[in-house]
Amino acid sequence: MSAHTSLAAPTDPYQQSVATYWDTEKNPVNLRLGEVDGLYHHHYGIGPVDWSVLETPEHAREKAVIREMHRLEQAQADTLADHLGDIRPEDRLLDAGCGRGGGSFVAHQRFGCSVDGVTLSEEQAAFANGQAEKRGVSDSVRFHVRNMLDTGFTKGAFRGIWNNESTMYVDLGELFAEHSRLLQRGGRYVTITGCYNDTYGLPSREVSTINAHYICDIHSRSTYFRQLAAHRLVPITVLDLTEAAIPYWELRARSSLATGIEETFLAAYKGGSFQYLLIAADRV
Ligand code: GPP
Ligand code: MG
Repeated sequence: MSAHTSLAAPTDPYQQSVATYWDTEKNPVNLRLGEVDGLYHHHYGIGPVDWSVLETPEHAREKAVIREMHRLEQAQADTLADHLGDIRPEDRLLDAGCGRGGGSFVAHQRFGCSVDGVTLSEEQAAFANGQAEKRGVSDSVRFHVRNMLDTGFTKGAFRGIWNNESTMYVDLGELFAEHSRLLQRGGRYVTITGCYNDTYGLPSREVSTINAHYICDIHSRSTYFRQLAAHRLVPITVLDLTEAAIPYWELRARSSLATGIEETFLAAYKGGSFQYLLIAADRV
């Protein structure tokens, strides 16, 4: 099958609307950060900000802020890869909801293995395959227009699978059933995600605003653990990255690339209704 194979994606009007969003998305906060080194991420950043970038002379300040935001997003991608476990060059990895491919290239660089990325968006898959050509890795890093709930890949084909901020577009029971099918026994699943906090209650106004902004459906923290347990996925690491996520949003709110959702994320995190988690689990 070619790298552009369309298989069961999208399957309903909701998924079509998500595909359209990502087919037409051209936010400078994603494209200008990606231009820094060709790794285009569709997730947020973590870690302390070097606030001295705001003191950069004016002609160079925007560029310095972009580099700093990209550094924080790269740190997030590296943290996810840190939890994939012992991946060998002969192993195969799946990037579920791969966007423009940044995380797949990070994993390939680190482990030297082949990586498949799936997205509902034809534009994202074509962009990411173009990046793979440019980087000379198109034999090992391939992007497909496929539905992560029904990928068509062979049972047990993967040593590792991750979702980097993409689980909020799908039903977790259906997603983990497919991941469980695709992972080898002993294989590793990792997600970094925003979830709503069960101790707060149901979704806050801020969580609902984030859902409306991206056309997604943020799940509760408890839903993750219930659905992992129901699908032979046993958590080995859980990191609460909420505090580590805040500086990125504070810098982004002060940058020329702000999209308007920054204050909502800050209020959601600081108000305790929303959490940014890394969960790693073993397939048993
Ligand atoms: C960011 O992608 C992630 C999502 C759209 C999923 C929602 C994530 C949550 C944690 C709720 P992006 O990098 O394309 O977004 P932006 O354009 O805002 O930078
Ligand atoms: Mg972004």
